[in-house]
Amino acid sequence: PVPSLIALLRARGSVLSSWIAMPEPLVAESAARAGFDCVTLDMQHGLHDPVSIMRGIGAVALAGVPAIVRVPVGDFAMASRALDMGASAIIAPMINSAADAEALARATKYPPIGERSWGPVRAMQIAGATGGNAYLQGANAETLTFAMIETRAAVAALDEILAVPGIDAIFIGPSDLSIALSRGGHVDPMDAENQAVASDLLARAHAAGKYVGMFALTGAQAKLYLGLGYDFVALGSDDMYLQAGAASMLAEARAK
Ligand code: 3PY
Ligand code: MG
Repeated sequence: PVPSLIALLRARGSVLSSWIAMPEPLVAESAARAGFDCVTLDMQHGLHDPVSIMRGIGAVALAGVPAIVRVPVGDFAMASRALDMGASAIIAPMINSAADAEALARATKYPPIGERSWGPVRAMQIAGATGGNAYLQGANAETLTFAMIETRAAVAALDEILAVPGIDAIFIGPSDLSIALSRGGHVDPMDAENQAVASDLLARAHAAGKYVGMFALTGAQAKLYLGLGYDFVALGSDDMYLQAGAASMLAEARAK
């Protein structure tokens, strides 16, 4: 069995996740083997489809770490399918109201919290569950549901979103949030107003007993966020790892 994300959060206090857009299982496995605590497969802006998610989760499991899936906007059916395939957590973008959060929780949690439909064949194997009832008893608590907060509406509705049963965590999208706060003026995750709003979201979600995730574009940003108390920090993306690794090796090779 592969540890769940919530087990890692309990054991380590915080985790660093890789972020993978390329729909090739070997890329996800390689990122996991590079030392990330977990790997997120992105279907919103990344190129993943249901089949590459199924293969990617398997490849990440082979490396012994949990996989998380970011689904496309409003695709709660995919959230359910990703959990069935063995995702340890779901990140749902653009959750802007209690109604959005309720729809997300309905798809990701079994009764009495939601209406997740039964069919966790692969998930049971990855979790090492001894049978259907064992999986059913643990699933609502062992798989995490992240609501992305990245619009003005979401910031305004934060308390109602946090109050929805089954929403275990929020994940701040700092780029979209900065575009929203500046009313389309810029995309700048490190903008002072953006960071101030994010810190307020962090404090309020923690006060409500929820985990908080954040996206970091650089290692230095990730270090800053871990220091500020974010629980789940996603760092860079596969394309960035490739570009940065290649640039650094080329610079070495061409150094005078
Ligand atoms: C954002 O910054 O808007 C994100 O969605 C990060 O993944
Ligand atoms: Mg976003």
